[in-house]
Amino acid sequence: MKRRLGVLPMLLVSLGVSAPAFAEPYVEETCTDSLGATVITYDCGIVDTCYAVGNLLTVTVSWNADAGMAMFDDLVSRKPYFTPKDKRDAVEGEEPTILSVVDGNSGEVTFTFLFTQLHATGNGGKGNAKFFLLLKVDEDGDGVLDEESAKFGINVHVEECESGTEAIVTPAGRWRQSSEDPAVHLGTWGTLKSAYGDRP
Ligand SMILES: [Ca+2]
Repeated sequence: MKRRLGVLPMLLVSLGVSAPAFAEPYVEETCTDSLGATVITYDCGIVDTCYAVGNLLTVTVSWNADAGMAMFDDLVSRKPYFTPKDKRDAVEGEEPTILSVVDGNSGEVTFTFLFTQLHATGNGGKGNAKFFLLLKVDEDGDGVLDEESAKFGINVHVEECESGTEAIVTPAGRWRQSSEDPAVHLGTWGTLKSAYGDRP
């Protein structure tokens, strides 16, 4: 499913119908993760298809407790923070800065970060940044938030604009094959699978 972030419609309105070839980050994929008595649905895949190296990205990640309880704890980088880690052409960038948090069972965190180098491809630079959304949840279902936070993996994928064309709102196939099949989803997201059950 695709659900654009709130900032995009506002920008398009202010710019009129002839929007230039640029794109804001949008939510490409949501994930649902069960932790005992608590079930969390959250934005796990963010895409920007017209990114310029060095520009500050502003990303909003939302979550909702379909069951149980949730409370924001932190948003941190997740190793290997930037990928791919090609030795000659590694993706590099800077740590995230949290701008605002709407806390609660249904909430969102807005943060900024930037890429200082993208992996060169024959079709422009591409890169990924990985984060953990840390939420306090009630896994044992006693109605009280548990002491340790649960980790929820977030991927942000960017691609440089294709010159002279409108931004193509399509994610790179290598990091995502299907958002519909949970089995494929876990397999293609690789390290996210092991992250689901982890505790700090
Ligand atoms: Ca509890």
